[in-house]
Amino acid sequence: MDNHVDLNERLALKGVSRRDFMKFCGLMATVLGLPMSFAPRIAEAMEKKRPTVVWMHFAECTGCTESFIRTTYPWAADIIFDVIDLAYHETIMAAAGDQAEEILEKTVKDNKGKYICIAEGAIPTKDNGVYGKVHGKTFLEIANHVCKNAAATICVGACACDGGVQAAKPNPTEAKSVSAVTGLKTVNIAGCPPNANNMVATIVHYLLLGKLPALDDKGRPLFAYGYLIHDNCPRRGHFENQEFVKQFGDEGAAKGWCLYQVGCAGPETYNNCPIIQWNQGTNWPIRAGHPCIGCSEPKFWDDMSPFYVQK
Ligand code: FSX
Ligand code: SF4
Ligand code: F3S
Repeated sequence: MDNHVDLNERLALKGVSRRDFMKFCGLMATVLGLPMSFAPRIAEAMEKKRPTVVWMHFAECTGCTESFIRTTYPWAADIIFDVIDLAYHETIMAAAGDQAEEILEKTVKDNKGKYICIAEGAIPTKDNGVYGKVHGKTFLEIANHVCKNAAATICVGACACDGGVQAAKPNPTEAKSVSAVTGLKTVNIAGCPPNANNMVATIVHYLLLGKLPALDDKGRPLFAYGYLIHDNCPRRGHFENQEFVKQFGDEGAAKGWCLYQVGCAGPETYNNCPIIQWNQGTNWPIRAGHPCIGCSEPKFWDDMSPFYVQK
């Protein structure tokens, strides 16, 4: 059976119709900043290739995985897990213990230099990395083995990208980013957590064009992090008119005024939240009345805090 029939059949079993799949491909074209006419080419690319992927958990809260697998429409996770060959993912795999470890080892050995590693979480480095272990090995050892033998490493979330909350002051475990520990140039899907559509679109880009997307100087894909929140914010007119929320629940808040004076980091934060939004495109922090806390900027826990005060 060719993969074309295969993918459609597998998706149908999950209740994803061809029409829904094409809708998903259209959404991916939008996220990637491509014309809608690319949707059929995206569909074709997804039907043909099945790259092997291992998804590693280091020091983190699993919010990135949750952000990814809890999408309900248009079934981003369902679709992508059928398009890639996900060999290892501790949260969702059936195998456990020695069996899981064997799968990981075999995948790395058999696909050396060819598989994609998705890394979630920071790497504690103090005392030779003893503060984070799986199956008797430190995250430090695992990252140096699994990430270094991959064709590419995609970091999902602030923790993997720059250390995240683990690396916030006083950083008791001396946690670092995957790139700092391994010396690799990683693709950084920043955010705490990142938007699932940005994670999926990075993989789709790889399938469509055979290469990873163009990155900014922080390793973030430009298609998602090439925009300043402040420049696309629907409250921007209120900023220009100096109409500010002074405290949560006040009259300005009821009128949807600008959140700058209650700590909004939108003027310093690059992300596409106002464009693609969250929760199936229904809402995002600022629209819901909460200031942006700068979660896609490196070291935001230290540099953007205290939150809720004017920067
Ligand atoms: Fe970090 Fe991911 Fe923040 Fe959590 O696992 S990016 S703590 S939301 O989710 O790594
Ligand atoms: Fe800028 Fe934030 Fe005000 Fe929006 S709410 S205009 S991002 S400061
Ligand atoms: Fe994060 Fe700000 Fe978007 S807090 S989710 S970058 S609005």
